[in-house]
Amino acid sequence: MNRLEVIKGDITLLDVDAIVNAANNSLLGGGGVDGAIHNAAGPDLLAECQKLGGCETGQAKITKGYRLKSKHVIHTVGPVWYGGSRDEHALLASCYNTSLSLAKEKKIKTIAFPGISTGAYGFPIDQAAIIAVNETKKFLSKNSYPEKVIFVTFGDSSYETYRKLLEK
Ligand code: AR6
Repeated sequence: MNRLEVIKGDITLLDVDAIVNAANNSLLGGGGVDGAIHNAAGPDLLAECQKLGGCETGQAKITKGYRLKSKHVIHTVGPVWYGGSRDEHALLASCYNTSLSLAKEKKIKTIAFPGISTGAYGFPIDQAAIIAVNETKKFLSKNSYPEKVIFVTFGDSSYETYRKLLEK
């Protein structure tokens, strides 16, 4: 089975075990994919997030998916892009690693990622895609969970970037 896939579309519609949210340190919602996930999941998601005490940049926390088809949401906080000198690359790599580790711990079979940090947080999409794919390939080579990872691109030019990286 091919364990890596890229698709175009709205991550909130996917029927998977977990979708990953590009959250902020408060975990209390926001714009972009975060807003879309909270809208689709309903108010119970916010209520669970309020109990989590926030999340550090580069880390991840898991909740249920409520009204989403996805059973879980893994909330990770990507770095704000300041030009690359503030540890942004390592922090973004850590987002993928900690999210995948949580998925492994929960025996999650299918997980979908948006482009963490590539919207409001300004991380250059091509560099972010390389980190996403490299970290995920490394993780999957050592672990049997998650079985499948889907990268979801949304109204930007990153679909082809991911496709080329996945061909390698
Ligand atoms: N499905 C898939 N991808 C999406 C969707 C969607 N429905 N909506 C947006 N994207 P962003 P960040 C893509 O800004 O850069 C929030 O306010 C989007 O095209 O959502 O990590 C949080 O609360 C982009 O490629 O997240 C934080 O404050 C990617 O998702 C802050 O934004 C990420 O864009 C986090 O910024």
